[in-house]
Amino acid sequence: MRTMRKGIPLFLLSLFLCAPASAKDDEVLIGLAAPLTGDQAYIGVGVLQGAQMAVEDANIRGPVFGNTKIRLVPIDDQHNPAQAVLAANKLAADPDVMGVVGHFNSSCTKPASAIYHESRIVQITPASTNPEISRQGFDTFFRVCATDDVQAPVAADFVFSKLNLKKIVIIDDQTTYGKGLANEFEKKFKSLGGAVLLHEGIAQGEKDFTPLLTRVKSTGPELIFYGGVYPELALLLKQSRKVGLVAPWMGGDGIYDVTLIHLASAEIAEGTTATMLGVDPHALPAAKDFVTRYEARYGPIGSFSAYAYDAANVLIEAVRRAGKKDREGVLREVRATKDFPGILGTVNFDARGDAVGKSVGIFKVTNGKFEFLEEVKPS
Ligand code: ABU
Repeated sequence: MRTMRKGIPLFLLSLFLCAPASAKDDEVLIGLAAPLTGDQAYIGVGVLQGAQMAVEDANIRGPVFGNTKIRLVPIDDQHNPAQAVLAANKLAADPDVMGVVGHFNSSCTKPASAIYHESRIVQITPASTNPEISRQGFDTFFRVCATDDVQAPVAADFVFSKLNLKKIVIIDDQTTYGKGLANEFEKKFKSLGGAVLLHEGIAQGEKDFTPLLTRVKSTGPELIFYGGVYPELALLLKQSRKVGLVAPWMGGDGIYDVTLIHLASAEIAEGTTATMLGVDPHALPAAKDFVTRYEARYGPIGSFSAYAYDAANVLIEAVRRAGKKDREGVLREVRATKDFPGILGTVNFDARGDAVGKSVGIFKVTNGKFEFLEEVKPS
């Protein structure tokens, strides 16, 4: 990962701050739901920009059927489950919406998935990794990312076996994602013989963690695992320094964002480790064209921009094969997806809609950047 990307283009801002307009006769709409404002906007706008590029590429190739083009309808869920439900209802009420790329946060994707299911709208999330979402039995749900019951055991094994650290503390943000990831990590770490000295929850938006960190320090951990997203971790890292807590930190894909390093400072973030759902797209030949074009236009690629590009392309291809504005038809075609050539690898879904065959990458902040350490392909 490189430095901060350029600002949000004005045309995109105007798109997601306005209510979705109904489609013209020659348009099919695809919703894009993510945190586009607030403290997770950086990662959310990266998702938006990835999906927008997929739509633009498709429209350059030509109509999806007849003279029909695709239009993306971005909608801001502010990483708030109640807003996500409002967003889902808004998209569901528009008969021209044939599918949704989103949401980003598992805590938003989960409640929204019930609305999409009821409305027969295909939902493909590029980033929501909580395994429970696909266990609800909604045939409209799909994801192009690995799940936390795959990601967390890789992280636990890395800490226990590779770093040889046996006594840790766990903190999570009590969200669907953060708590789920932390619990999966704890289960695996204990099964390996590791000791969890303390497992505490914080709340998103909280600002003063010093009492908790003072307590964490008193337990003498060798590492702290954080289940959550980067804004709170940046504060935890800075305040750890203040209370003299020197143990290294690790987290999952929710902390793998250049913003963590900017918020915490390169010096304080140094040594922080993260798992991510695969290798860096910069290292993938199939992603080179997308990454080059994205970075020329927006600046450094967001952690989930390429996932959004793949998710949107799967959806667009399904619309093309369905050949008309027909939610059930689009759903049938997404379910029939086989060996789709994504830029991050071949996309296949299992019966639950989960991505098949995803690996986990391990990255460490080194000299102000997330540097790739290794890729693990879970068996
Ligand atoms: N998977 C990273 C953060 C998004 C989420 O699952 O909540």
